[in-house]
Amino acid sequence: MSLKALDYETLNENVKNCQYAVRGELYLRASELQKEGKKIIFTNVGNPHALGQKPLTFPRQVVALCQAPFLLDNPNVGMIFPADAIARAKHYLSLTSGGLGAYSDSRGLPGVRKEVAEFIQRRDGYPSDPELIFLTDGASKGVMQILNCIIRNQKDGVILVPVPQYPLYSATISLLGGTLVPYYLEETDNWGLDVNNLRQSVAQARSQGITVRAMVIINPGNPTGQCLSEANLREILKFCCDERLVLLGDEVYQQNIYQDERPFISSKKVLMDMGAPLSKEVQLISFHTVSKGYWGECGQRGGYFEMTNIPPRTVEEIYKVASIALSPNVSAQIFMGLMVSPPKPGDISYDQFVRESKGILESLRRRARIMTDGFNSCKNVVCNFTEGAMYSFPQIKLPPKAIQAAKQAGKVPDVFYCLKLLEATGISTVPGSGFGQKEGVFHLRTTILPAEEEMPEIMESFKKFNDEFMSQYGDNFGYSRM
Ligand code: DCS
Repeated sequence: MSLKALDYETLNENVKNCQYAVRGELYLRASELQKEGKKIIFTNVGNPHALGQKPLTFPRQVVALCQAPFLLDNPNVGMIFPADAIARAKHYLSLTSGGLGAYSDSRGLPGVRKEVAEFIQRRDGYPSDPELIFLTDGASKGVMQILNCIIRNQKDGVILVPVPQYPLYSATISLLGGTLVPYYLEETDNWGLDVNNLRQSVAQARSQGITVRAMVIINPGNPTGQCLSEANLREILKFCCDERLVLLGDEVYQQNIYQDERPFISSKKVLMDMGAPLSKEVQLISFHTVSKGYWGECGQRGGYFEMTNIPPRTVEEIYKVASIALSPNVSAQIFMGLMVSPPKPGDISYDQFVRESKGILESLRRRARIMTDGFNSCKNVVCNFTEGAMYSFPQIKLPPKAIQAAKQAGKVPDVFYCLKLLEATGISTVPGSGFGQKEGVFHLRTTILPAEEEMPEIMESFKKFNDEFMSQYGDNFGYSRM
């Protein structure tokens, strides 16, 4: 019998080759266990509301009114909604052509893009042009749109991606038939980035006939949690200029900073600070989202990207391709508008907004500390402090006996460890191999998102599991060291 187009055997090979570990084997096993009635702590995905984070009140009030505009005609509306939320809902509705049920421009509502540009200008101290900002369904869609423009073929469309990295990049590059050129972050240097490694990676790729076209940075890092310093960002921009690479600056965690030494600084600001000729030459696309920060509105699917030094004809082409999907979610665009222009001092909702957002950020900061300390209290685990983002990425030093047992079970050693952890404790993590790691070292990634009051118990249960694992597989000297 001849095969049909959607039979597995004939599927696009790029689809079959693409891997996305955040929802991979561990996640599937966790879902099965959950169906069997086991309590699972889903720390595999940075999905704050799924772990109990409450939505911020003000944005939900505004979007509720936009979704149900007839409430605005109800004489009692002022008894349920504060006046600033009512005013804001009317403002956003006036920016649409027919409310939330109508498609918007494929780049997003012009009024919201203007608010995003004003936010960037306030943040960086440099002008930002709404015409160079596109709103997207989450940052993911924006990243995919841009990679699609860059990757032309396997030899040619090639991206320097940090390893460990968030698998959106590796998965999309394989889906589009490009080649990933990795550069390694230095774990012992707090996941820092050494420009000499970058040069080596480019030279090696070139020697294989590959044209390197773009570089990705994730700042703050996922899964590694580091915040890039200004000096590091300058080196990277200089490198991109020398090598004629477009820089994709994934800055979705810019609100998630848990230390004071290295505040977030955007790639755009550093580029502009460097002045001409760089500031006029380096091509940069920066991404942001409503899914992270203290918003955590992952399910709303709102994001944007800003283009710097991209020629108008390219912007036109990106617009044309975006228009195939007609329009990003309109309610998500309003969330984005609200995120970039939250209540101001003096507004009725200001105090409550600040109380809620500060509460979330301060708790995340404490949780980052509890997790790192918990991991580091195990002899065979080392973990850099989560400076930013939402993850802990401890290195687990696995003894030879465990590696052997994993081989026998047909599993990668860190997958083996994470599966055992899941079965024993219900903690669902992602093995380090899903993000890439150096040969012979093993990690896992967990989010720092479980409720603060549950955190000590979770770390206890991790420690107990790890001790038992090590007494089963460790050598006679206790813990093995690699
Ligand atoms: N970029 C990075 C670095 C991310 O971590 C994520 C999501 C995204 C982009 C895309 O987010 P949105 O499409 O929702 O805007 N992080 C995933 C993760 O590692 N866990 O949860 C989701």
